[in-house]
Amino acid sequence: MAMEPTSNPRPLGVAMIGYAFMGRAHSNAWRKVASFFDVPAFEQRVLVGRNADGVAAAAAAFGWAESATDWHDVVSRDDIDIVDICAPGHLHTEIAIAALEAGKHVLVEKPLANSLADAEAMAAAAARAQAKGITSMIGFNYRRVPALALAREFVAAGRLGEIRQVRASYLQDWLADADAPMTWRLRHETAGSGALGDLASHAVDQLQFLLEDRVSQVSARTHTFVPRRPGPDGLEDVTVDDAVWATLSFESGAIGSLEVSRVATGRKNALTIELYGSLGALRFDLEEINELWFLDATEPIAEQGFRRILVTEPEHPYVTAWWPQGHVLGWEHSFVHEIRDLLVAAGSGAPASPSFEDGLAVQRVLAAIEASAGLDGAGVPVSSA
Ligand code: SOE
Repeated sequence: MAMEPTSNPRPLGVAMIGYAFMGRAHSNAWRKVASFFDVPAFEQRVLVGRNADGVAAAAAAFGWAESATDWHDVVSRDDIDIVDICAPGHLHTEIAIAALEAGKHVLVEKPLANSLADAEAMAAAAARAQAKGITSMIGFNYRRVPALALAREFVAAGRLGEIRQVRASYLQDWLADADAPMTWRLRHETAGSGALGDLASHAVDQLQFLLEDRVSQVSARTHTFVPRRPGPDGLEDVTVDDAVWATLSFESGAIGSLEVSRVATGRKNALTIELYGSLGALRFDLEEINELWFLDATEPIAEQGFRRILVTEPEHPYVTAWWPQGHVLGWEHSFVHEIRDLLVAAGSGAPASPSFEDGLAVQRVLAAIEASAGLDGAGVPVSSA
């Protein structure tokens, strides 16, 4: 029988692995994206989680057609084209490589992996898959906050001149209470690291993204302030860091400081970026997500000062899909933008950004930070490709 022309290819089938915090943020994005952006047709086919009742309830709540408890069965299904991995870090490598080798497009949450070796294996699998038109993306969602996407445009346009000194911090306090219980994020075997992989991954990616640069050397230290926490069987050792400090040298010659913590009392979700250049400067704070502060050092000195750009104009990245100027966006919109860009790439088989290679570039810096911290803060060269 003659094959029917595929004038209307079937909708892309989506599977998601995991339904906790990131699973909820991604599910919200899958439910909203087609209402605000022109994207290839897709269907939320199956949500995967270990607890049958829990994942079934989450599937019903977040618009997934069905639920399952074993990802192995799902990633090779013929009706699945995209696998969105929102599972804990120790599962990223096995699931992503299996999905890529089964010919599925993959989105994986950050950090790419719990180790440099695993990250290298994932990037290699992604490169092999891309050669067949299978795309992959790592979920550094803050690249798609309009204010940070605008910041990159300013830097790329040379508005800051030569970038000399940069600062990035990511401070939270959800672990400031010593009685906050153990979770998978506090165990090395499931999370790989603490604030390092969880928060420094975002901050390092932001600096490498905004500067279009790579960190070449680090000097760092890590610390765990609360070494034991209440677990299911009594007090349990915390085997990851609470906070990280690092000095970063960039290939361009820029030098930066990095500070991340999950015990910074009073700071709730404060990713802050500061870029200081020969012609200007930029400042951003995630707790004021719609604002970018810019100083133009080419203006007469008597008129110079940081001015607040409210990044809600139709001319700003992504904003035109939403509301009129001044009707601010939130943290969750960055995930809708991320899923929109993944769908557009998957629909055409084009590479997606940030790629697993970008995720590996961050993992190299994290590994160097760990090595430096292990050497009591001595500088450690970041491995090259
Ligand atoms: C917890 O620190 C967390 O959920 C991170 O894992 C996310 O990447 C960050 O966006 C918000 O905080």
